[in-house]
Amino acid sequence: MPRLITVAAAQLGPIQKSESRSVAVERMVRLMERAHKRGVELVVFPELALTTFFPRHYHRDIEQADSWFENSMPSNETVPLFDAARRYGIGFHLGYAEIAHEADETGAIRKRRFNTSILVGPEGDILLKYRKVQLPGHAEYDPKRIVQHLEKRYFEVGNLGFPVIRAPMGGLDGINMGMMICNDRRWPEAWRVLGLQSVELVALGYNTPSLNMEAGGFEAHHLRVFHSHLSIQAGCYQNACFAVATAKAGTEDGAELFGHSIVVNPQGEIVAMASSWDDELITADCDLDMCTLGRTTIFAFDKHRRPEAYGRITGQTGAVAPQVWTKR
Ligand code: CDT
Repeated sequence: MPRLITVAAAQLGPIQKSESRSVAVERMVRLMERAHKRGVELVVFPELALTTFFPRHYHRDIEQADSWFENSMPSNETVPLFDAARRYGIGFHLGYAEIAHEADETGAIRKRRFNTSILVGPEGDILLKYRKVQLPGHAEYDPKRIVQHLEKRYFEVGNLGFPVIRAPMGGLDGINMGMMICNDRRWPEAWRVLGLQSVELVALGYNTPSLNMEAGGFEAHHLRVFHSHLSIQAGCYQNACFAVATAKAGTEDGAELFGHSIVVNPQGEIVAMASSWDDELITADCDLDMCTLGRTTIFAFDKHRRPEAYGRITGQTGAVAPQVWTKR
């Protein structure tokens, strides 16, 4: 019997700064209803799915950004998502900005802010939480940029690692599931840490601007989508897993996000792709037994990995200059 699960990337069109969480949640519940009609068992929503992508907006006083964050999950505004999960018997993935009052590295309890995602089971239980590790952008207002990207201002680096959980989903009694958030997908280290926990399905939400605002050099527009897909396809192939990668799309507060949500199989092939810049549900039947080929042959980690040669991966952050060749 194949281990089949039907998944959906529930892409969201833009959510403007003035729009409330309740409006966003209503749109998401409608997508869950449509997903249910199509036999979907797991729905993946984007990163920071409840509001506009607020890191593009500068607040001098960080506390003033607190209105973009959730103090609890579920909250009054998000409980309809959990109700819909129970009503339709489908799981979901949700990205949101989290305020947590918890101990930091020094042991002091304080208010902490994270870019977070959760995986919720069909009975409304939170199965797994992840906090974004690879935070892009900058911490201070950058006058050179037309659009700010202040993730480093508003969020701390995630402190939960890259966890994987085995839990029932759809008709299956156990699927190994992990999460990534947006920029994480560009980092092979993140994929490998999930791969080393036998991940079978990665849920991944993103908000990626169509234009590179770094102004550090020219990047042709079409390459923005290419690089996103390239990273996800490579991650799936090299770790023999599926990914459901879901975008926020369209023009939000005057800034364009490129959409192009995809579902990718363990061969690295795109098996479904969104074509609009709006709310859109794309679905795919994933046979998790497809993960076996890669992980028992070319990427049988236990047989072929050579961690003794990979010390630099965890031993250093920036690149060092190589030894210079000299003629003897
Ligand atoms: N949200 C997010 O992580 N977006 C980044 C764009 C970074 S541009 C400063 C991404 O990697 O898609």
